[in-house]
Amino acid sequence: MQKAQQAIMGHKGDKTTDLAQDTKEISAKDRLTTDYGVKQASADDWLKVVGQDKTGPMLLEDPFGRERIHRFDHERIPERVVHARGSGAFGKFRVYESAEDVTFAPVLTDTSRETPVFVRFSTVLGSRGSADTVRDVRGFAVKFYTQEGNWDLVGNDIPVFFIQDAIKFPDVIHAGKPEPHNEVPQAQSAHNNFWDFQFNHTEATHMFMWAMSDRGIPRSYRMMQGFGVNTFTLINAKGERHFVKFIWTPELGVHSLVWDEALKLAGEDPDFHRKDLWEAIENGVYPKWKFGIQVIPEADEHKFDFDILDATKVWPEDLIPTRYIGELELNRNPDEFFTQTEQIAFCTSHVVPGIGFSDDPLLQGRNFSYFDTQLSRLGINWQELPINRPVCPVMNFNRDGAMRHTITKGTVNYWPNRFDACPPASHQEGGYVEYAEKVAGIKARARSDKFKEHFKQAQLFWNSMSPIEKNHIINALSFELDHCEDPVVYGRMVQRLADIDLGLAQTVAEMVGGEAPKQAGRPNHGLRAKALSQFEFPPMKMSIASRRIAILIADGYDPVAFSAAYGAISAGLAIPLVIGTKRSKIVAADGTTSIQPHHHLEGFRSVMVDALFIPGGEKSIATLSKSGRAQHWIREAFGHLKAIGATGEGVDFVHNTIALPRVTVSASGDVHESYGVVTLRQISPSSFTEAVQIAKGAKGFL
Ligand code: HDD
Repeated sequence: MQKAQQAIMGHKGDKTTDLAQDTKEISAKDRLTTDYGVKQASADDWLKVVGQDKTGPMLLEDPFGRERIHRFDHERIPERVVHARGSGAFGKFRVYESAEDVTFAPVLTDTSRETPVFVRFSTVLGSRGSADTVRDVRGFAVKFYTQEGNWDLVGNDIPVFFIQDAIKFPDVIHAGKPEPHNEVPQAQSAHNNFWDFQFNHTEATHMFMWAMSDRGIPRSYRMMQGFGVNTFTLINAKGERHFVKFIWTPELGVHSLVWDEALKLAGEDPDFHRKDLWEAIENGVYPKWKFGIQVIPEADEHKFDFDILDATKVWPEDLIPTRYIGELELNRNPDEFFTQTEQIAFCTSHVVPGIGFSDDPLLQGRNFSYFDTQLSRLGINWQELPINRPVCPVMNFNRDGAMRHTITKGTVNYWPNRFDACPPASHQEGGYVEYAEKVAGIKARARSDKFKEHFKQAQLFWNSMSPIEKNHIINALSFELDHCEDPVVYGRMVQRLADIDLGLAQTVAEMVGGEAPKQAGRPNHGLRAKALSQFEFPPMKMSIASRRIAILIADGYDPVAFSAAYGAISAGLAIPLVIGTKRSKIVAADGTTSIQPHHHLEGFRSVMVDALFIPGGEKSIATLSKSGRAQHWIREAFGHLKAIGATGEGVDFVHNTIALPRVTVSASGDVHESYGVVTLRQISPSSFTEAVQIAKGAKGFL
């Protein structure tokens, strides 16, 4: 097959092979050329007219010099208007249970099939260079390269949205983005305009409660759920239609940072989530999600007290349970960020036969918006870019446009034509046939009555939180409204909270200085629902794999305890990070063993790790005990609910630094001072790794 033809056809089912034809790798054997392929003899000096001292004016004549500057001047493309900051990876998707009762789409019915995917995670409000750990919604966009064409499932880590109708999208985003007069603040919802909009726009109430919960500060992209949010449809071989919501649930469980950690990480390591994803994949600890569907038969559309086409509502699991039928694994990092993670472009309108849309007015607007935005970001031929092109044949009479590079042979570029070239495909041949939905009505800017109820599910969410999660929401709202200087904004917002829960409103009002509401805006119905609290999504199996664990040492550390812990951490596929008082060589108590730490105490902070281990060693502990920073490491890690382990002299150091009484002394001599802290006089690394599992399993709820 010709190379150009190959580019059109792709390689059935294999995106990596498909991309390989456009991938090159630079090696020492290669020689530098211009973009027009001519080798260059110098890359260091512009062509000049020089005198004896080798200085002189530069010549515009130099095509190589000009090409380098021109190329550089045009390196940037417009960043995404939302979700600009993101990270992605390649992987595979498979269904282990066929959904053929509700769809004929092979990607959801063929259990022998592995579909290649690219997934891009993102924050929403920040610019491309903003920090990963800000409080925000996270994007979870999946491109399935199916054999029937690309299917883009463009979701978030929160199952509902701020608005019901797409026409309001510019408003909700303008209000959240930096304010127009001074472009402040970056990547934050904690400002007047965001909260002004939330008050003025009651349908956002449910979503802002999710954003203020721990879901707004995930520990890792690998530990978030994903939701398609909108209501799509599935059509089966009998032609029956079901409404559907799509859900991703992570194998590692749903975990969050604590707010203080998130704030500090934004400064210490703005790339925290990006690196976390990259590191896990590089280390072979591939992130995995279960894929679920919630389905409602077409006939039941109106059986609920909420409208199932309203994207500000969840479909409570008690009413419509999630049926898990597939799994997603991410197993390859991109080769180049720009051409893959930046240039990937999604369209909610891109679905494959067997999957369709509903009349969800948010989805309908999205179906227009995404294609449009790709035109301004990447140009009309964006679907030819290697990362975007399907792995199945693309054959049509779309032609030309800026940057067209597919070369199509033939004398006709229209249908019908005298050669019968490239006719449309029948349904039997896999042609997409729209579901014959009966539509009748009058033209109106209107909304169904059920869409007008905005508080019941916000109350349901609040009621379903554990006490710790409620506390976190109160703290988050108190932080955000504290950053609103306008008393009108925070004063009105605390009144709005009384529409959810009077106690919540009064507590926040006291913190932020608004007038405390005397009575509830409406009674709290007191109902709770399943699957809203993070507590309900613990890890599917306990593991320390991919967790970062620091070992704190100074000269004179105990080499036996050190190597036992190091070995146990590595054996559990976690990442041991040795943190010394300095990064130059640290010598053990035996005077011969030594190690060069990965980092020193000042260069790297406790927020960067999941757990902490302090081996004994008289001299090492004496040095660490005198170091304010070492003490800070332990106190901060403890405050952030991290597992802490210590042996030998390290036991008293940890005990004195945290200043908590010991509670339990087990028969084996283990001393558990507090949940997540394991200290013992004699080394037994297994009890520490257990503690890491336990503490991290509960993280985000404490
Ligand atoms: Fe959107 C990007 C998710 C509503 C218009 N959106 C974008 C991305 C995600 C979402 C994950 C980043 C994709 C990527 O990684 O490239 N958006 C959502 C969800 C929504 C939602 C879950 C509610 C259900 N979006 C929404 C509406 C509109 C848009 C109502 C407009 C009417 N979204 C866009 C956009 C973006 C986008 C402006 C910016 C970059 C892009 O599309 O490719 O068109």
